[in-house]
Amino acid sequence: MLNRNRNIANLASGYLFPEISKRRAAYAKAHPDARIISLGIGNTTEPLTPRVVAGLRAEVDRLGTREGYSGYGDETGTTRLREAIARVLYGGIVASDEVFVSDGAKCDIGRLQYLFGPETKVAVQDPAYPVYVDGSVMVGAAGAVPPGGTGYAGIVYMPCTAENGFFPDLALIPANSLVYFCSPNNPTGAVATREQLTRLVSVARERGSVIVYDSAYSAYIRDPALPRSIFDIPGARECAVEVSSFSKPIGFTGVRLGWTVVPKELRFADGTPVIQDWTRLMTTIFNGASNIAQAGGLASLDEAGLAETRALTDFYLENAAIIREALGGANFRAAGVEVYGGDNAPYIWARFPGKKSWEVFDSILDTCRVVCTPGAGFGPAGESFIRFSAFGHRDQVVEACKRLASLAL
Ligand code: PL4
Repeated sequence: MLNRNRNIANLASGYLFPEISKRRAAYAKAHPDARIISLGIGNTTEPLTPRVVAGLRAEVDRLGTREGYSGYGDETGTTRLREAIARVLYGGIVASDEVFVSDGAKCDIGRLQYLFGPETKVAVQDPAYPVYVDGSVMVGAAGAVPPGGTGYAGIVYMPCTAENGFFPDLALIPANSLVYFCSPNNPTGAVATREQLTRLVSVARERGSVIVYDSAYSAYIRDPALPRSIFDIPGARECAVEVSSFSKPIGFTGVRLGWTVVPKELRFADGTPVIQDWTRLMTTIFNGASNIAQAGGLASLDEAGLAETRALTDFYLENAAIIREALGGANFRAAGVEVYGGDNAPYIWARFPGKKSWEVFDSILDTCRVVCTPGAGFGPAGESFIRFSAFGHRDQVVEACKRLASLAL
């Protein structure tokens, strides 16, 4: 018999989102008539937009002809899509051959961990999207949770709290480490300012660390002063990679399409360009994003596609405003609930003083038939918080908010 992979055995609990689905299913089984509404997993709900559908259709039609059919493509993406991402989304500050198209940001985060290997120290914002920590555990870079502990021994957790404006103390960043940083942030909804990112880049460079910058929600930024990419910051090309996604801008959560930018200046300690190893890794263990998905992604980057993206993300931001308003209701105010995020991000982060996240989760499910996400699932600093996702049909969001008004706290 084979021994169990020790790194996977080190995982302290099940992955957060299937755990929530399990609890929802158990509740639905016990209450078959309950009309449960999800403000939990950040899963898009609105249909694909016309320009994107036209792009997808045209590619399907092309593939259905002898002349137009193509099989495997370039593992790093079509030239047209790579060029469009570099030009439209980055305004030319990155080159098209630094853009690696993929099947999504989550998959790239996993592959980046493989790239940097188990010897690399890891620092994360706390709370954080669970893939950064769980993926690090799986490659052996995080060790185990010590008995009675709340975090993995090998991970540096950088608390992001209301007191520090959800921006961590950068003194915590270890030398020669991989630093996961997400902005707009999941789950807090906070967006780092130019000044904060300038400090982050400066510290990473001083300490020889590499930032893995997750900009999956950048299309939700409305304040023009807030940076959409780490590469807006001078010096970032020497210390950062950026992962991003078509999931949340254009509803490709199921279609699957993302990308990673690896600048040519970024090097390992021995001088090897990181882009060289990333190319080697991607061309070896990844076989390219779907040609159909890439055609849809490309369509979203022309004038009509960008206007549709704007309208779609505006819709979800309006949901966020509705949820924020509900959380400002008398019952929440009386309980001292604090509400953050939701203005440049599709997540609202609410603190329930003196309560445990999973207790609040159960209570909201029991009383309101609404599923949310317990903050503790994102890291120790998420305890007492609940994340509300703004992805949902409008009538469902309005109904969920009506029910939340009856929550006894
Ligand atoms: C549920 C910061 C959602 N099963 O779709 P991708 O792979 O291009 O992007 C995933 C992703 C990347 N980076 C950040 C994210 O928040 C997400 C998606 N997160 C959430 O509710 O937190 C979906 C989660 C999904 C999962 O495990 O990712």
